[in-house]
Amino acid sequence: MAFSIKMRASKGDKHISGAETIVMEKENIENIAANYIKRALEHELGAPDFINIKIDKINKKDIIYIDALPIKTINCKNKEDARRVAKNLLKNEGISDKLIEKSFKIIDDGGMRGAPILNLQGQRLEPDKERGVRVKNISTTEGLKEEILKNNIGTDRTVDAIAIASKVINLGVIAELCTSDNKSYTTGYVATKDGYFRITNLKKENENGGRVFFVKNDANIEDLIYKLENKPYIIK
Ligand code: PML
Repeated sequence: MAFSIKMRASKGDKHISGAETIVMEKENIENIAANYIKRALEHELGAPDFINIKIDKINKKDIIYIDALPIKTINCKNKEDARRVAKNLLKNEGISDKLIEKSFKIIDDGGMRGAPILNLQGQRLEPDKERGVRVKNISTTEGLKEEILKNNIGTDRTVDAIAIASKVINLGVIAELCTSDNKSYTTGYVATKDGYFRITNLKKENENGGRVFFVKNDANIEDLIYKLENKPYIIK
């Protein structure tokens, strides 16, 4: 048996912090849960009035192991430059200018707990438009985490985000656009089948953040959402 450990913290109806992992040993649960509580209590978005820790048993044989998308950082001098880079990466995947503008607006408006799913015609496909879809049941290996942090390939935020991006692209999402809801964190990314492209200055400090998933017009949306939320993935 393995275990999925998830944390989410909020204040009123505002999301403050969230994290999750999958562990193979029961003995590790306590430590990780304690770390998550600390992380929630010390978050820069403020003190939460609600912290939820959820621990689920999962079957080891249900876990899918995949390689992380290759990570590349593109340094941009300002937001305009960064948005141009993001736009080009998205256009390469067949996403129209109009749809790209719409997705920038969604991430800049912020305030969603999950991500909207847009098809190439610009239709929003997720059933709950307020909440969006949250990618869950994901974890990175310690090896991947170390490789990213020790070699300065990215930050703690990269470690969390590479798990999401690698899973969604593996499940057939064409591209993901993301900026952080962390006010001071201005590096965002575009993920495609070609990689995880970190883009500095994709938003300005104190601006909102969010993520958007793009899918083909004929995507099987129920199946995709079910797997995004429930299928356990370990990213190595
Ligand atoms: C990066 O790799 O530095 C970008 C990470 C964005 C993380 C978004 C978030 O805060 O969840």
